[in-house]
Amino acid sequence: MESTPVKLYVDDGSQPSRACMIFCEMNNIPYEKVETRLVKGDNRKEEFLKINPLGQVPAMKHGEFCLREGHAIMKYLHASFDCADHWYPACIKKRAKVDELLDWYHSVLRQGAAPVVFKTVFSKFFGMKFPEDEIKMHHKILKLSLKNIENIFLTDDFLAGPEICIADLTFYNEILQLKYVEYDLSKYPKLLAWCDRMAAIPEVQKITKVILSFIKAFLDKPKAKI
Ligand SMILES: N[C@@H](CCC(=O)N[C@@H](CS)C(=O)NCC(=O)O)C(=O)O
Repeated sequence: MESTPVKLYVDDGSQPSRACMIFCEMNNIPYEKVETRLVKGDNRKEEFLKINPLGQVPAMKHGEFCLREGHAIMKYLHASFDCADHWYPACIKKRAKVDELLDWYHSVLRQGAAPVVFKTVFSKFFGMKFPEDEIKMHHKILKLSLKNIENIFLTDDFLAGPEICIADLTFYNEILQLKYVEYDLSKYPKLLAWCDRMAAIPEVQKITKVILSFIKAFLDKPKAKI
């Protein structure tokens, strides 16, 4: 079994960064958290660009091997360390169902949730303004995404069955950040129950603590500096 510690370049405010850290915590993977603060421009520094020339987190360094993309990082860690099968099953059909979720996350869920938060909350701090029509379109995608998670995906305790898989981590962290806009999820009872199951996991609590207290402070005092 692999024992070389992994360096994870992450920002607590980044959804896929949190997913990777939770994955390591839940699988006892030894990792060093390399704080890469986006607001401070750490992701544009020469040192970081050697790890990920795209200038994005999460990124990983394991020995001399560098990797970016949260899902790719978790799949790599799953294959390299002693992780339970349910995270990313060896059975071709079960694995394909997880891959189906991972693809959908990028092409649909993230296209709604991430810009809704960025274009309505963060944009103000960067002096940016986006057209109302554009924001409406992202809201439409988000609403459809949540409806599909509720009515199509959640047929069991977790997204791919009775046990947690890597998709649960990225989906959960994407939905978590909707707290910035106090998004009303009450129309989605299955999704809310799944969120509660995710939030009850001690490793999820440990990693989301920073962002949850930041969001709370932000909502209490909306002019808080991002
Ligand atoms: N597709 C990547 C997304 C990476 C990404 O968008 N990272 C954001 C933070 S969540 C970032 O680093 N943004 C800074 C930038 O693009 O300059 C993944 O899933 O890991």
